[in-house]
Order: sequence, then structure tokens, then C-alpha cells
Amino acid sequence: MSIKIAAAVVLVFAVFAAGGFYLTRTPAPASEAAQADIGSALPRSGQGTNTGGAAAAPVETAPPSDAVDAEDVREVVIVGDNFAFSTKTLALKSGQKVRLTFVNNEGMHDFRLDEFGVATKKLKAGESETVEFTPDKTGTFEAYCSVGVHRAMGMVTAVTVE
Ligand SMILES: [Cu+2]
Repeated sequence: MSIKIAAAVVLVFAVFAAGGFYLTRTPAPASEAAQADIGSALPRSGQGTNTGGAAAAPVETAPPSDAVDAEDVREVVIVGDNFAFSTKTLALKSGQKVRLTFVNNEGMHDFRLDEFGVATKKLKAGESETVEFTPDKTGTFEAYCSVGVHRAMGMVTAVTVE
């Protein structure tokens, strides 16, 4: 039942996000059904529905701004071994934020991408570190491990930004 309510609240949110004026002009059948499911008078304001939704399913009804942020961030995971990165080529978009997690499987390695100021600590086996950056120029750049001669040994990733 709580899932149904959460779904209904999300639906109402979606309608509000699409344009609240739709409700006043021509109420969509979906919103009518959602209100019937809840079984009580649903406040027309977004704040009212937010309070009710938080009790039913906090994760589902997180503020819409979170969802927008999530869409704008490119999540990348790169694993390091002796002596290579799991990702040989990485295509990114200029202006799109990147949340890169470097996971080190064995040995000691870091992940660097000088052009965008990316540099994890030198990680031991089993450690990981997440860095965030937003590429602001296009081209192909070489990410690398700065430990010893690992870069020369091929511990690199070709990062293309377009
Ligand atoms: Cu290395």
C-alpha cells in the first residue's frame, strides 16, 4: 500500500513538474486516479504532497533537484591492476560533470588527468577514491598512473572530450 501511495505522490509530482497549470485547466486522468488511491483530500500544493511522501518512502520522494543533479553527472569507475587501467578509452562531454571512482585492485597506483586537475592519492590494494571534475576543453588527453614507470608500462587511459 505504501508503494502505491509513493507512486501516486511521484505521479502528482510529475504532473506538477510538467506544468501545474494543466491541473487547473484540464485535470489529467492520471492525477485523478492518484488522488483516489490516497483516499483523502490531497493538498494542491507541492509542499503538502512532499510531507506525505517523505513518511511513505523517503528515497522515492527526494527533492526533484537531486534527480536533476543525478542526470547531469557522469559516473565512471576505473579499476587499477598491475599495470593497467580497466578502461583504455573514456569518452566524456565538455561541460558535463564527471564523478570518477578509482578502485585499486593490487599494488600501489593513482589516477591522474593533469589537464583537468584530477589526481587521486597513491592508493594501496583494496583502496578507492572518488574525484569530481568537469571537462572544459575538447580533445584527447592521457590519464595515467604516476607511480614509478607505470605510465610507460601502459597504465594509461585515453580520455576523449567532445
Ligand atoms: Cu600504477
